[in-house]
Amino acid sequence: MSMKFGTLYAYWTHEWTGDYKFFAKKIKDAGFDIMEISAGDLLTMSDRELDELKAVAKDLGLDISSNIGPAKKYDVASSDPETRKRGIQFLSDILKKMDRLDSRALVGVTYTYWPNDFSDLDKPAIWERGVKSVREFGKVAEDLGITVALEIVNRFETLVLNTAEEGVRFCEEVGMDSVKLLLDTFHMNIEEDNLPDAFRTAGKYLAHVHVGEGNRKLPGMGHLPWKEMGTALNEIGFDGGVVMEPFMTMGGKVGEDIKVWRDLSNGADEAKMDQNIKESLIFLKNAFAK
Ligand SMILES: [Mn+2]
Repeated sequence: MSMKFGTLYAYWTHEWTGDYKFFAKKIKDAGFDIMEISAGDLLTMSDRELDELKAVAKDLGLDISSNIGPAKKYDVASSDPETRKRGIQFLSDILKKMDRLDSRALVGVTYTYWPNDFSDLDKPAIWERGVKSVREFGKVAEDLGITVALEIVNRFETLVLNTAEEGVRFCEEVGMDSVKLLLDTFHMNIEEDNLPDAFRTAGKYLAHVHVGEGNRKLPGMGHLPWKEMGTALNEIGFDGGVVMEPFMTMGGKVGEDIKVWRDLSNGADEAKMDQNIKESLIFLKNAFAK
């Protein structure tokens, strides 16, 4: 086993949904092995649509990871028991759809809702409820052979898990092989003292990595220590998905949620966007090579 490289489809769009069969082709053409999609979309897809997307991905040799930041009404760490129950059911339903699609990684802020509105600041209580709920849908994931990678995000997006150290503590409390961590270099750059060391801290709990520069440009366009991060990932024997989450153009719900208030692409057209992501992948593979 070795690292596999992927990208979120949203590099080419401004909505949290899209024609995944179209994006699968673009993602394969750019040289990737993983396509990351919006997990919430699976709930509105028929079995036939899931089977078709599965077939397209298989033909192209692409794995699919499924990404979600649940809305507040699905917060599994809510103080309201009905909301927690609804959230656990929501994620369990997604996991079943993922199984049909043969998507084996559920990634994102599943231990609470996203983005947080900071109306409840009782972190210890949120944490405790989160651990209990994650165990419940973690069991569903375990039975289906799916890995849940809890995404650690920066302080402006949640108050629950902001650092690798907190993530490890949370995973230890959950105590399930199906529940691991996702570290994202954009968030790490805000919260961690040392980026390579944060990967070492996550160690065996690390299942998925999101990559992007400090301003969410493509890897290689900014200042993050890619070579040193690659060394750390190889040191811990990381063999999960390394998935880009580049956000470089304004517009739509994506631009709003990610807060893209200026064009970071230098006016790139689609052909230039395609070329940029191909070059970034070559750069990243080189930096992360053993
Ligand atoms: Mn991310």
